[in-house]
Amino acid sequence: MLKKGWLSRLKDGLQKTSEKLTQNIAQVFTHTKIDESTLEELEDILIQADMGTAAAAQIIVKIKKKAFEKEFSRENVLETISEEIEGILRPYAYPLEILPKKPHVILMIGVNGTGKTTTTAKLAYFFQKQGKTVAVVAGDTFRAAAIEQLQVWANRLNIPLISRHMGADPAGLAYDAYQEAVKMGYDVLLIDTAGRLHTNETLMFQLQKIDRVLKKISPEIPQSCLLVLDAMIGQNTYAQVEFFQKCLPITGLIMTKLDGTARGGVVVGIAERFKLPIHAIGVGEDAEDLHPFHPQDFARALVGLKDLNS
Ligand SMILES: Nc1nc2c(ncn2[C@@H]2O[C@H](COP(=O)(O)OP(=O)(O)O)[C@@H](O)[C@H]2O)c(=O)[nH]1
Ligand SMILES: [Mg+2]
Repeated sequence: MLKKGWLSRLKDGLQKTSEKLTQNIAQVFTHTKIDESTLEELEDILIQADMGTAAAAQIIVKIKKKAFEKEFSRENVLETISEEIEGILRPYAYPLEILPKKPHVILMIGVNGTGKTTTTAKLAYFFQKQGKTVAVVAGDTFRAAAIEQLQVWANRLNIPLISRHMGADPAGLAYDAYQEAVKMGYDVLLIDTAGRLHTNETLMFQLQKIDRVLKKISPEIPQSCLLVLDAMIGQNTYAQVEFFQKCLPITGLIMTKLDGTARGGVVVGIAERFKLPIHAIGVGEDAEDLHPFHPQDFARALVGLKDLNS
């Protein structure tokens, strides 16, 4: 089944994270009794797994409570950790909703290499499968290769690409693309952007200009502004969220490259710290490798527990 395919890919991908985590936990839990020093060591393990200090502390409080109720096994500890992680993630796991007013504009932002262009294509495919009409905009005019990359995806998915020459003003392009989308009646307009310019200031200025130009058409546009984060880079994702939050109001996150990372725990820390919706996760390089974020599947895969449905 389709679900099994992506879930096993997620589990395989998170194996590096879960193996490290379970091995470290096994070393700490040599007895069934839990004392203060065991809890401290466990907290360190969770922090080392990129979950952040607040999320780690929250998980420890729960384990401490449970530990006094009954004797604890390692399996119990893992179950408790996964339940607690699921609880942290659940309020932020919701799908990306497309509003009825056409076109729903989605501005894709993020650092170079995180997977913006690929995720733009994946989202286009996702909406296309729902029977929606989609167009993509090659807003990364900074590099010719970026325009070509999106063109290849547009050809593959058989969807229109709206583009200009390299070096063109992406705000002007976004404006024209919007008019085109209205004329053609597209349901969704996905705007890819550059992740690197000469300086952070020029990048910030460019993104704000795109946003401003769209808001001039109507203040609710873009309806979505999605930040794409690469889970592989771990802790540095925190600084990226902070930087882009200073640029624009982010409406949601997409975490990529969860098919092969030892830093999967960062998703927990990001959710806890920024309290932004996590709409989907990337588990591969193909168009179909984008999946809605399921907190329970994710939490269990992260600590190496069996999928409850298998
Ligand atoms: N394994 C894996 N690779 C990904 C994923 N998302 C993107 N990539 C790869 O990451 C690289 C950079 O992606 P790209 O979309 O060009 O990033 P951009 O610079 O942010 O536009 C490409 O080789 C993609 O195929 C993912 O979820 N998993
Ligand atoms: Mg790109």
